[in-house]
Amino acid sequence: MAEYHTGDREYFPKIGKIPFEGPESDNPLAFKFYDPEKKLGRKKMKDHLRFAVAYWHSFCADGTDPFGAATHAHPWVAGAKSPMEAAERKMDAAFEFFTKLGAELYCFHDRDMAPEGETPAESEKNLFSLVSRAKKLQKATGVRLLWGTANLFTHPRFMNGAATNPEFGVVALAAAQVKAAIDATIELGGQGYTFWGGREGYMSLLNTDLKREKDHLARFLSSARDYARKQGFKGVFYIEPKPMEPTKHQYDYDTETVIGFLRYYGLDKDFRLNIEANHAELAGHDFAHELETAAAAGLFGSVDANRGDSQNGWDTDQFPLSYYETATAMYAVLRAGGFTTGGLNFDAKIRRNSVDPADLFIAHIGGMDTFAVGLEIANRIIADGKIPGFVKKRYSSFNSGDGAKFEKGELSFEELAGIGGSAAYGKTGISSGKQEYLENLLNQYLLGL
Ligand code: XUL
Ligand code: CO
Repeated sequence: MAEYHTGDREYFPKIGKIPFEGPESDNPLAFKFYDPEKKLGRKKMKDHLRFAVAYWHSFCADGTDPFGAATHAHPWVAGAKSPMEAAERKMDAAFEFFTKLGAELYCFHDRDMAPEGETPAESEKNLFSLVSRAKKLQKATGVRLLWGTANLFTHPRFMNGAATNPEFGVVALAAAQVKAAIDATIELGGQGYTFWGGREGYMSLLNTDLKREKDHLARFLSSARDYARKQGFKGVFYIEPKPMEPTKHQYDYDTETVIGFLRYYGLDKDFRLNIEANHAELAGHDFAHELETAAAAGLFGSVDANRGDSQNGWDTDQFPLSYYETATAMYAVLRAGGFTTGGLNFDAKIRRNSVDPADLFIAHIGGMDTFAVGLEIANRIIADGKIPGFVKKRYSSFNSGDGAKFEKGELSFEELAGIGGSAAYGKTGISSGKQEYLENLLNQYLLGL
């Protein structure tokens, strides 16, 4: 991976390539645990984790919150003569950042990359001008596109939704935008295309035809899929669940809801889940629960890596910090076969008062180290075999005899009930789930003992 910057236009001049220095290092600009070339099993750490940087948080977000103005003075905006020049400089800064950090993948929304024009055609022209710059930068650096997406939530026209808008004209405008974003993703060799239904939900049932909106969403997704396939897109489509925010209720509420939706509308061959840790928390689930649920349905795809704050009921999009959370997440990911087309996209932003240019690096370094530790622990849990072995044994009565017949559907309900009728009351079913033992074991793995 070639480091990118052009000397006179270096946006992070005081920061060089981030090295791995190990756990003893006190250099905030070095990895302590993420050693990209280290092998775990047959794969290098970097290929297990497939880190991606989110264009929107890292290069577009300026620290604005509902109570205050921007706090992040991006050097790529200052002095730019036009929004297009600012977008070009932002892209140069992004590739400088990716290569110095050593992240080999990135994700973007159309509007992160290029400003919206006065007409759909002008927006598309802006986007494609930046796409050709990105293509050159990808070639020069070896950085690749994990997934692309369209921003169907910022512009006021989407106040009532995009694909689920009650006005047909908005649905059609959303299609124009998604078509261009799919074309851009294909042009950049994107491995996936994501739909996060930002405003695909409702604020009040009193003004909403819920069935019609869900039908429209499915129709929109299947025709977008057909278009992309016709254009030769071979990648994966992702749905990213989130229960609410900005809407009161989002149709893609959580993983289980999305699985039901995809199967009901026959979309489960092309679509998989992009699971975000903070969204899981908002839906009242563990991150690992969402991953296991997707994996159980054979629909696990990719991850938006971040965290929430357990005292807050909103999407704080902070960088991952908890070894417990990354270990249990990576345990689910490894058992699902690991990442193939997916990866760990840092859908996370530095805080409003993190105003040093180094803070963006430090935040990503922390997130990458936290996932590297999670990966090591998950690997240890699997290699040691006690936890997976316990689970396997717990279900062993289904491995042979009547239990195996039941699993294969070879027992009628009467036969099953007949077996139950002769079971020993008081003895059957009384066996320990050993939860505390397993939790204590996990804590030992977390300490590396
Ligand atoms: C919003 C969110 C989005 C998606 C991409 O909560 O997670 O940034 O990841 O549209
Ligand atoms: Co996300």
